[in-house]
Amino acid sequence: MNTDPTVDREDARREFRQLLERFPSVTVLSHIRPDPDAIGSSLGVYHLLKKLGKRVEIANASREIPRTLDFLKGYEKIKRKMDYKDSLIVSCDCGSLDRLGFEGLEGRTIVNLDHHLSNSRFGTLNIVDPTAVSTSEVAFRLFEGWLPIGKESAEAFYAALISDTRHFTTSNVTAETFTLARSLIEQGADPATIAQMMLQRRSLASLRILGKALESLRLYADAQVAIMRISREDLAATGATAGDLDGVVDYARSLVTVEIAALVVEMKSETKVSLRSKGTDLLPLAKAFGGGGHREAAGFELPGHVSDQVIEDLLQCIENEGVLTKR
Ligand SMILES: [Mn+2]
Repeated sequence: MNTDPTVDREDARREFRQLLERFPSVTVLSHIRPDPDAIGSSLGVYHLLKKLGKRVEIANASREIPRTLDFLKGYEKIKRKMDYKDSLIVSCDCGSLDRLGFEGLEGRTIVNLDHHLSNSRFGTLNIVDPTAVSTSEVAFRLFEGWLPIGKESAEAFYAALISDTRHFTTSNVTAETFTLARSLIEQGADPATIAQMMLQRRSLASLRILGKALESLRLYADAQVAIMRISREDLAATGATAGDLDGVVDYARSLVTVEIAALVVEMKSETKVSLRSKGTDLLPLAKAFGGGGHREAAGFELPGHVSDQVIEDLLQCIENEGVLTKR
């Protein structure tokens, strides 16, 4: 890896601009079950490409887009399907091609903007910086000094930034992160308004499902591992959907003794597992089950409703990997 990130950044920007010249239209995509970084970074990129005079569409394959972001300009433009056939694809915050959730992407020209350590480099051009705290940081640095960022993109990038850093509390936050935040605020992002929009508009279902999750919490491995589970019945009883589960796993990690927290959710036809740690590298665990993510925030999905089995396997895997023995 080049030790001077600005050199790589210049190369990446030149290649990106060359691709933009070859394609009159652009399709901006993000990963399925999008979080605010996926949506915020893709909306910010969408506005900037529009400024360049491109024909741009923005799509996400999931039915549910985080409602907390409905205040962002362009939110209503996000479609569930791709209409452009020969466009340049810009993928935001997505670690692998299949997680874009659309058919027919093989063979398309793709610019891969991401910060996941586990990113499979599936793009024609890969702008992947695992030291970036959010994909919105990767996107900001791509456009910074080239185009004025503008209020609409600054707000989207800021929303993505505070979500992925859990309001500047994750271990990858540095002085640079605050410089980035400062730039976004100077471009028109208002921290109080954005925090209010994202934090003070919860659904009742999200609090009810949090209650169910907390009730289900069990401790293992000398209380260093906390596992919560949510069943199909819990989801039905509370009316909670995927977006209502955002942040639930963080409550389990917040326990004083806990080093690894997991939330196991039985979705429609699959079991989804979210993992969080206080420094333990979760990637070997997530990868053992076919998933990925970041060091302290990772996850995976398995087909069917397999909560009991997956909890047993996960505990076994934690033991086999020896990840807790360092303490
Ligand atoms: Mn992200």
